[in-house]
Amino acid sequence: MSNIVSFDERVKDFKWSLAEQELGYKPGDDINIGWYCSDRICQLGKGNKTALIWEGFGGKEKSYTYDEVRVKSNVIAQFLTGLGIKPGERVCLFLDKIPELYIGLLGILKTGAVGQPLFSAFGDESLLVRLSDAQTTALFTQKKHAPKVRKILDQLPFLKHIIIVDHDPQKALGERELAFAMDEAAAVEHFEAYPTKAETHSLLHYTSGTTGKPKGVKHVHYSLISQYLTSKWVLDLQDDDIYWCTADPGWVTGTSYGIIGPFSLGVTQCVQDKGFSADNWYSFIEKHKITMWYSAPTAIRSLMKAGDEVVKKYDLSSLRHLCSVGEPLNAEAVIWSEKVFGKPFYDTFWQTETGSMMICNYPGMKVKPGSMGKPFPGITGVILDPDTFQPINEEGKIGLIAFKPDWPAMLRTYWNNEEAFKNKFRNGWYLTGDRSTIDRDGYFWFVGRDDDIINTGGHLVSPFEVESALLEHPAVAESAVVSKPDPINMEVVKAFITLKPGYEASKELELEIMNFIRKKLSPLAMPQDVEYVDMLPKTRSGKIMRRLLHAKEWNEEIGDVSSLEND
Ligand code: 6R9
Repeated sequence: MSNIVSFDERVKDFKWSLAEQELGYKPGDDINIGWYCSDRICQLGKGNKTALIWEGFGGKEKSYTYDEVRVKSNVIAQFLTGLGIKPGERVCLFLDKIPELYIGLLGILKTGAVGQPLFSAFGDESLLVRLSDAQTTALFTQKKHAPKVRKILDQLPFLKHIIIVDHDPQKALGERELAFAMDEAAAVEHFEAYPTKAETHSLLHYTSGTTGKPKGVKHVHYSLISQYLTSKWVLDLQDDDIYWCTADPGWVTGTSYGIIGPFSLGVTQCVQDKGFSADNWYSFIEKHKITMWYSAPTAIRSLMKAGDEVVKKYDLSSLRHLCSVGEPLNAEAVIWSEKVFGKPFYDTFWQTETGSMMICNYPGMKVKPGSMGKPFPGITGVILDPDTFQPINEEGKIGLIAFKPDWPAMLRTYWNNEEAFKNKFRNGWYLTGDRSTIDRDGYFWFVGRDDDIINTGGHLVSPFEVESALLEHPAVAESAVVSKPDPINMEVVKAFITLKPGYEASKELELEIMNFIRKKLSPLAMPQDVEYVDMLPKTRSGKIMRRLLHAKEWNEEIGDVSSLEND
């Protein structure tokens, strides 16, 4: 049965209670995402249905039915409870895209604890900042990532348990470490999921801020309502779909739509934990007969670059519906996808903070290539005048994208940072930090971010974090980080630095500095270009004027420079 109904039909009389009814939830009931994504699906008679098909490096493959996901998430829940993990404590998943990550999250949620997924590519500094802020008490990882945790262990007094999911019994375990093998543990048939309520804290996702440390975005179990319905209507997930979300759960897309959405609908999903190549991806689609594919513009642009010929080598006729998120999806990419896959990519716009899709194109709606689409039913989305914060009703005028904060998956606050949370609101509107125009049909057209954050390949990088890390390098006196254009990642990180006395500018030093950041933060935060300068442009009050450096990189007008000190 198709989920397709026209957009206008859906907007009429829309109520979130529609999703509540479908999920059998009434206000005041317990609502535990871990239970909804496994036990409930089994209760609906889909226990033998495949929930997860996983493919790793070297051709390794595993698959789990919904009943196995239920039992194994029980195993994890019982194991954590046995360790003394209490509801509300933060448990981090610092794992590659392996089954333990997907099933582990459900296990954590079943105990009432809070899941904190972090990219396994993070270096020790990125990890330290996020684990200290969250005061995480337990962490799942793999032996290959454990050294990064060991390096910062002294600074993490709250972290009691480091759970290695692939420990080699021949080797000794380090301090606070223990071995746990999900697939070898004895089955746990019954685990009473903790009676979490709508407002119980479920997930803590870290996102980069403009200044200061990354911010922990607090989500609650009620987010399920939005994630379920948007998965059904926008991803158009249906019972016989084979779904592939290419995102890593270290990023909100990989949890909202790589775990919660598909599992709450009882859909079969595939996960590939391999490096990217057009052949890898197309052969994965062909082999598993993927029908629904949720990806990101950088990946789509990389596929475009690989060319049309490689597409023809594979039978991709199983594909029924394609969606994209994370960055502006160029009109060319939409047109190209129509040409080679016979269907357009449907763009979706949302944020870590919004927890679920906000502005989107969905089946039954006319796709305008280059536009993000319209607000999802139940979402009041507007653009605001940047001075008055009043909604703009003029076609083509640029304003700040803002939402009425009343949808289920809305962040509840920033962890330990109520002030930053309050700062996101004006006149009762939640400000996204993005700018857009709206056309006469109500479609949103993305213009850009309203802050300095760099969106490289769909990942948000804070210039401030990179600048702080750069200063820890012995040769760097001062630094300023901006974005520069890139054909695939849209933008990449560029660092301007001044050197300390005694250091000479050289190519070797540039590579050393790049590598320093890659290891400390992550490969994405690594500057792709380091430019040595004698001095950085600063305001009279001493603030680095990133705006000038940015304008130079993007060949834009420099604008007002009256506050420039060293002109
Ligand atoms: C889900 C996710 C959010 C920021 C957002 C915006 C950018 C996301 C977009 C898009 C243009 C789209 N963004 N989707 N820009 N078109 N369809 O991406 O969360 O990592 O928090 O990033 O990404 O700038 O504010 P997050």
